[in-house]
Amino acid sequence: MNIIIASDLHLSIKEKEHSLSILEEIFMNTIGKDALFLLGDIFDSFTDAEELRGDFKRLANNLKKPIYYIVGNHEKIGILDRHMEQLNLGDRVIIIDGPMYSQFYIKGVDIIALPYQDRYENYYQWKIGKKEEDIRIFLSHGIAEGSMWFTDEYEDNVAAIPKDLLEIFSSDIVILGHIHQKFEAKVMLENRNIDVIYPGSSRICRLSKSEVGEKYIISLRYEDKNLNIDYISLQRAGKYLRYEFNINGALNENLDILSNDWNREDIIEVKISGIVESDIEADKIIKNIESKYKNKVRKFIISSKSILILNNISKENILTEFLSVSDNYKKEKSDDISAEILELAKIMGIERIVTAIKGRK
Ligand SMILES: [Mn+2]
Repeated sequence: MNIIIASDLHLSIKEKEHSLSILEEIFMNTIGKDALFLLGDIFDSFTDAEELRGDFKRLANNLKKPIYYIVGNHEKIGILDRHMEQLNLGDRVIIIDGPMYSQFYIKGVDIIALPYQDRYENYYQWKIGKKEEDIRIFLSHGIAEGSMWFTDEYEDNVAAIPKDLLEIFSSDIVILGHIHQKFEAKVMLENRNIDVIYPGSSRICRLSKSEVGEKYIISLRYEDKNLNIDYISLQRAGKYLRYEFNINGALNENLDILSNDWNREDIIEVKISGIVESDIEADKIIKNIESKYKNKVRKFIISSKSILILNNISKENILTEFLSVSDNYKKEKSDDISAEILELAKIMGIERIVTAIKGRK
């Protein structure tokens, strides 16, 4: 078995172009695979699903394999009395919605697909067949109870999938949509630990939640009794990167080097701290950087909130002397390590001198 898993695309009318280009990239990655599984929140809302269903269908119809679409919590936003199953997303798409799970067998693998539920109940009454294949994979949308020990599980207001639900399915592995940052966890069941995998959103990152890094889909292969999981990074999704720099250091040089790895679809956030003489000076530096990079990436955010403005610092002899010494030293030492140490020393030195000057006043 060889399948692709993608999640949390949050396809939206608002970001239609970006949405569809990534959907297309995901579909292209399914060439030669048995199926594509989508783990929910594929559309940002039911309205987005209605509006974009024609585009989705057009792209999906090119695929020569099934697309299993497990419904998440976002597809229910704005749904009123309608259902995802009423939308025609193309002949290849099997929409899995409602309070029940679905079961599929693909080349020796038993797959359980469960749509997101606001409340997990009645599952004790489900008649789940004994595992007949070698391996059973549980796919759903949401968070698994006990997998997010490092944060408040209920922060997102979604119901957690109970441990005993995972227990009764006796799955070998759980793969879940909903969390946008990729991570893997272990959950302790009665007699064993189970791997819970969150592939993360294949398209978006929330800046407010520091969801940095690249976007992935999962390639899941089962062959010779081995399960292999590979993360494939998506080119068109772009990555979200954050940096912090000091304005008194080699800011422009650092950005120059780093920007070589930036692509058109990336979101770049640069936070600048340090000490300057005036607002005007700070603005000039910021504007300069902004104009240089803002058209090279999808979004360029530069924040100067932590820059400290201090009048007349350049007139302080001790500071000018310190800067000239450090400049001379920089000219003498040209290796990377010395430059890095000097950079830090310079930033620290300026801070100390400024603190001393302020204390004197
Ligand atoms: Mn969700």
